[in-house]
Amino acid sequence: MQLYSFFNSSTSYRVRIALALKGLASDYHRVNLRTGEQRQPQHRELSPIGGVPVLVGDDGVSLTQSLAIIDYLDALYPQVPLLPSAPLLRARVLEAAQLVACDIHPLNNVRVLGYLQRELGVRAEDKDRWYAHWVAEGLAALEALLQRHGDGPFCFGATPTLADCCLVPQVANAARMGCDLQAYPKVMAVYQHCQAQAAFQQAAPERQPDFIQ
Ligand SMILES: N[C@@H](CCC(=O)N[C@@H](CS)C(=O)NCC(=O)O)C(=O)O
Repeated sequence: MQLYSFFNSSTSYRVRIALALKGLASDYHRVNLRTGEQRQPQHRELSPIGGVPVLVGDDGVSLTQSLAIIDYLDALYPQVPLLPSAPLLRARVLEAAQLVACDIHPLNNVRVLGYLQRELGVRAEDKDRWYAHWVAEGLAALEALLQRHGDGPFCFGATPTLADCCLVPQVANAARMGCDLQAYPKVMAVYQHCQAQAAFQQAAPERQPDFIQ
């Protein structure tokens, strides 16, 4: 398999975690989000919206959207399931995963922050406030979900799920951006637990071949 990724892309990080948890190898192709490689016509052939991750299978099948990729991997390699089969638990996992993937990440994506600054003339400090605001709202909601329905040490029990694949990169991103994370004890307990697992460590930004300080 070929994974198109960038070391500190949180959506690529989700897929890297899923691959590592399932023990699946992939060739790493860097798409440099800092230089805008994702917007080049060649990359848009793989990802029309211009983003990472993209997974290309050995059969040439190409997929975008981290949640769709992980769902596909789960169907192909169900030995380490990341989406539970029990209907309510599966819905809880998707609920938490989509809170991160649909309600937090898109507001703070590279192209959104770039548009705020370049097109709307938002000052750098206000762009940072925007980022911190949506992370705080989103993580507060994730904390509430986990307080109500979570059952550690992972988000939902003793084994990792898609929810953990989404939580860890989002928290890592927020920490990198200097957000105060003390208000989310359950989220942080899950994060710390995941960080101690080999598969999560293998998927971390600093372990990727394109890592830049
Ligand atoms: N919903 C997509 C989002 C993919 C995405 O936008 N990834 C970011 C990196 S975390 C990206 O490539 N951004 C490039 C840009 O906004 O220009 C997914 O979950 O895969």
